[in-house]
Amino acid sequence: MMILPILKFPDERLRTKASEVKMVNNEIKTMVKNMFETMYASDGIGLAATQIDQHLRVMVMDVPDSGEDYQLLLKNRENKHNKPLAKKHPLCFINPTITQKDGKEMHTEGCLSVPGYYAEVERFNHIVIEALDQNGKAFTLEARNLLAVCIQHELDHLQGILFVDYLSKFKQKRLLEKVKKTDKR
Ligand code: QAP
Ligand code: CO
Repeated sequence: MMILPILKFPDERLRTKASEVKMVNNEIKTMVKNMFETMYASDGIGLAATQIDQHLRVMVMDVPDSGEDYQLLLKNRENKHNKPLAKKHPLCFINPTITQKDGKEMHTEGCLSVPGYYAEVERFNHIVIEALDQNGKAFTLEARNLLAVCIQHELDHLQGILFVDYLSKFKQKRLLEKVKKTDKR
């Protein structure tokens, strides 16, 4: 396993639009493992492949204590499981698409590509997402609260969008100046 370097704002490579994964092969599985390791090593709750300069539709997440905020929607009711008491909730999304969204709310976000910066962004509070897991198996997940926010944040990365893009031009300018100053040191 490997901890990979994370691209930092305003790196232009963060603006790349990711491509669909054609097949969940060993190369993709290794990338997913490395993304989890990189995310945990950086104390993150979500990471998109774009952030490690791999432009494929893959994102990983682990929102602590989010057990009550999601449900795997399966056809077979017996398989409908949820582990609300587990602290760790590693989730991998390959070729994700949102199929339902509702209830807009403001949430504070951060980003491993914009370290030390936090801001309020409007997101849907409830979403349904379809994707493939790290084994290439299709699943549907219903998510709320921070988990739903994190999914939308990571989906944006795959389109080359950063949470700071939603802020006022003034705040964006101030952030750029701050980042340029710290980069020089
Ligand atoms: C996206 O972000 C997210 O500034 C994931 O110094 C975050 O994991 C979506 C991090 C919040 C919704 C709400 C940020 C770690 C981690 C930092 C992250 C930092 C260290 C950010
Ligand atoms: Co981010």
